[in-house]
Amino acid sequence: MSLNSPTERIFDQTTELKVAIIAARYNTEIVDSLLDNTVQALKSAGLENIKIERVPGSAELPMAAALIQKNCSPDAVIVLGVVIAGDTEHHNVIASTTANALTQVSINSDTPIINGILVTNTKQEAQDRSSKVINRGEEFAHAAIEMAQLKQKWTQKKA
Ligand code: RBF
Repeated sequence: MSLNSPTERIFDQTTELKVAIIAARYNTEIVDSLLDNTVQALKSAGLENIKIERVPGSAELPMAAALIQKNCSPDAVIVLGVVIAGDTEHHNVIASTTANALTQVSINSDTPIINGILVTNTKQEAQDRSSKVINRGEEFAHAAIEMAQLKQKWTQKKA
């Protein structure tokens, strides 16, 4: 995983945005740290309407994202999970099928779905990316706002 981050952005007109966050319970401690950082960054950017839902593991994130998109019409959805290699190849299956399904939901529904699933070789790597020093949560939050505003810009009715 790259340690580079996008350049910092300042957002305005964010108070009307509605963002749903869906977080897996697998590797709870690390996911919770991402969740805290994501919520904090959304609130710091001025968002008030934030819905949070939990699912068992990362594999359940696409279905929950599709369901919430259909029934709650958020401006963006952020999914959070941590997939650690461990001793099994199963993590590759979870990471790639989940990423593909999330992209499908996003494109089919015209809704930004931010893939905030950390895929790492070790627990330590995942902890390093969700710590106080580097926390990807803020990056996921900013991506959600930027894409929600991009959607608003390109779907506004022309006078
Ligand atoms: N879910 C995660 O979010 N992260 C993982 O690292 C992870 N590893 C798994 C490894 C195995 C062998 C299995 C069977 C499941 C794993 N899951 C993991 C759970 C998965 O996302 C899902 O919740 C379950 O497979 C039930 O559909």
